[in-house]
Amino acid sequence: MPRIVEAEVITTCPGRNFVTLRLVTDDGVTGVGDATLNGRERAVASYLEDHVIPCLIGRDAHRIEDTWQYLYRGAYWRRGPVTMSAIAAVDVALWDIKAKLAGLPLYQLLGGACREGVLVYCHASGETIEETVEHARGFAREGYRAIRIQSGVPGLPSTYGVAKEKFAYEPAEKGLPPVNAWSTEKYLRSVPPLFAAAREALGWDVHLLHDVHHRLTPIEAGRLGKDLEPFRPFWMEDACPAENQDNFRLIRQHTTTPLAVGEIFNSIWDCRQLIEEQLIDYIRATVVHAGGITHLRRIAALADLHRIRTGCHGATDLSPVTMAAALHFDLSIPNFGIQEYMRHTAETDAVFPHAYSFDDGMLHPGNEPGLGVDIDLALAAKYPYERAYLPVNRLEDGTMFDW
Ligand code: KDG
Ligand code: MG
Repeated sequence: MPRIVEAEVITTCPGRNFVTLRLVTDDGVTGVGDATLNGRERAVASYLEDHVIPCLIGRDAHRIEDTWQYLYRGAYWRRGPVTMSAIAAVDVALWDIKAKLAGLPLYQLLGGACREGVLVYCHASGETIEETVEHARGFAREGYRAIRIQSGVPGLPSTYGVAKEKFAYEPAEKGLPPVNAWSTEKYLRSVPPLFAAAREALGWDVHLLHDVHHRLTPIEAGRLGKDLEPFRPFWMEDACPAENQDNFRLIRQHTTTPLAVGEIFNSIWDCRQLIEEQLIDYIRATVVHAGGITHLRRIAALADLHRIRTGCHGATDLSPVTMAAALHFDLSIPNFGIQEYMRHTAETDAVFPHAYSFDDGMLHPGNEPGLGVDIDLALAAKYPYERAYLPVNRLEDGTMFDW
């Protein structure tokens, strides 16, 4: 029986913060799990160091399900992003160890590949519609088959999803939370022309996606979904905040634009009503924030009963460890839909060497035993934690709003 003898939490900032759990067994086998919660990194690091690691030392590394139940039921205080990200890190590190001990890439332990590769979508953005379309055209030339499009909103100084420097959108900023301004009216006017221009320039063979980022009321979302229908979007994401899941029934009554939700969900209970009542088409819960591979498989199985597919969150605040775990998961489940993929910077890729690779619009996790990703401890140590926050959002009259 492989016993866990060492556990370490590494917080590193190669351009942005990542929290990684590294477990070692008595035979010297290592496993890594991502525990990054953007803007609240230290809370998860403390949860792991102060409350989880003391319970892990000496445990049988093979008992993944039992360890998951021990950490979930055993905490008494269930769910929440901090708890579930910490559990996810342990879960993924244990799957990594098990697959390495088996000498197999993780997807083989999850039932084997259901497809040849994982369809991904990338992010195109720009201050203007022309810039966004040009950015998207570049991705299409690189072979991407699915592209999220976000453009600056005329009259607003900054907009969610628009990269400051062309490479990638990175919303967390050092210092105190930046304040963004928002106008629903201006935004709603700006999206249909963006889709019209993108279809005109890119044609109909590429999937186009859009993220509303939790900012509309159900009836506003219904109207936007309806306005976008002629352009056949792949999905409209996070149309409303999903605390009140009933909201999505109203959106559904008004549009056939497919709906995706769930990047901030952390358990099956957050998804249950949306899935069981078929109020969405894609569930975006992800390995790191929703309790790891063990729990995400349960969510996917529930979704499959209702013909809902997955579309896991994959922004750059999810480390390459989560990306690798997501790809093994995506490859192995029957109801995979699409995977978000924002490329990390060269600094991040160097700290987390990985086997996954992109080809012809798809990612593949590679065939190394385990997850196929590691952390370079010496390099990680060169980038100490730097406090950073996600923005907050206010209406133009100063009212606090959803970001
Ligand atoms: O940390 C917040 C980001 O992960 C989020 O803003 C990205 O909405 C997002 C997306 O769809 O990638
Ligand atoms: Mg999103």
